[in-house]
Amino acid sequence: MLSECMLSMLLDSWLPPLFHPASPEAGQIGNIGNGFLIGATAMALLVIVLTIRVTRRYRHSKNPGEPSQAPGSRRLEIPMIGVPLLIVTAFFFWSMRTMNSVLPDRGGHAADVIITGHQWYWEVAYPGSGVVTANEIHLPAGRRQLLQLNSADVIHDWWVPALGGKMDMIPGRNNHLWVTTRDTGVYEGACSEFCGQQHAWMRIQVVVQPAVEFSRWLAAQLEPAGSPRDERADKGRSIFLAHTCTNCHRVKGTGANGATGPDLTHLASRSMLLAGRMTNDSANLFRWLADPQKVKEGALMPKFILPQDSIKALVAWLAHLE
Ligand code: HEC
Ligand SMILES: [Cu+2]
Repeated sequence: MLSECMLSMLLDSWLPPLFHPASPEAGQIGNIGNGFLIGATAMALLVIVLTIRVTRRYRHSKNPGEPSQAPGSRRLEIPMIGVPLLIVTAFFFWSMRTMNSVLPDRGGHAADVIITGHQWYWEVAYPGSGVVTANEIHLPAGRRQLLQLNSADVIHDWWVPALGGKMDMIPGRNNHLWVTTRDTGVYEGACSEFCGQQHAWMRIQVVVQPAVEFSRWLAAQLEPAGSPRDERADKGRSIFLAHTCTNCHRVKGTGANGATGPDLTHLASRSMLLAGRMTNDSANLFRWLADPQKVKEGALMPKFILPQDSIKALVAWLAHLE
């Protein structure tokens, strides 16, 4: 009993999220994946068994000389071609049915969340409420939602395996994905189309939370940035507004309205920085501001030559933006 439980726990932690679907869409896709896996394993075993049998049976030491030659055999060829054809046809219809059920017509439904891939972070907008944030995507549990997927530059690709399908984000196109959230939790994903130097640090974090908590989060995100709580943070705010930070970043309530980089209005409410590159704390913020290229080489944010004191002030202010 105990060992059985341990085995299933071990298997659970070892299996990738694809095997822990957290939405009906991911469940259906997972079923097809399992079907292919079982089919392919059975086929591989059959080939291995036959290879071993034939090699043993026709060993040269047992049967010196050529084995008897048989030109064609209808009795073998029909099942050899027919059975795989039937299997592939069955998988084809199973796939089509799954695709239609996972990705039904939008039927005029407006997107609940618009996610835009940037080199190398995610912009997240909730058109219903006007909230714009970055990198940490929040969704209410137990709801069917329509994601709209866009790109601001090159092709990116959205994939959170536990929540469902994978979808390209193509400049100039609106792609869509339905996601029916079920269990609360944090689901990880990653950009799945090579999009440049920091493609590997374009991770996705989806926080599925109870609907009430989600509404509270949304309302908090809608608020403008809080005012600095001490002198140092106040100095940080002035430094931010006096530099070109404002050309690339938006901090609602300060006049900074750039859209090239992530929205920073509620930066401190997020658990990670730079699309999963590191945890969000003052030490890491300092590292980033002191030399972005050292932290995420190639990142589209320049290095500012600022005195340590100014960086510390900036960090103090950014750490306030809950
Ligand atoms: C040329 C545009 C540009 C300028 C100017 C710029 N940034 Fe950035 N910033 C970016 C981009 C792009 C990213 C995202 C990098 C990534 O994750 O690949 C970023 C990321 C950040 C982040 C991390 C945000 C997150 O959610 O992970 C902080 C904090 C930040 N910048 C602060 C600043 C400050 C402070 C200044 C001014 C001293 C500044 N930026 C100037 C483009 C810019
Ligand atoms: Cu990408």
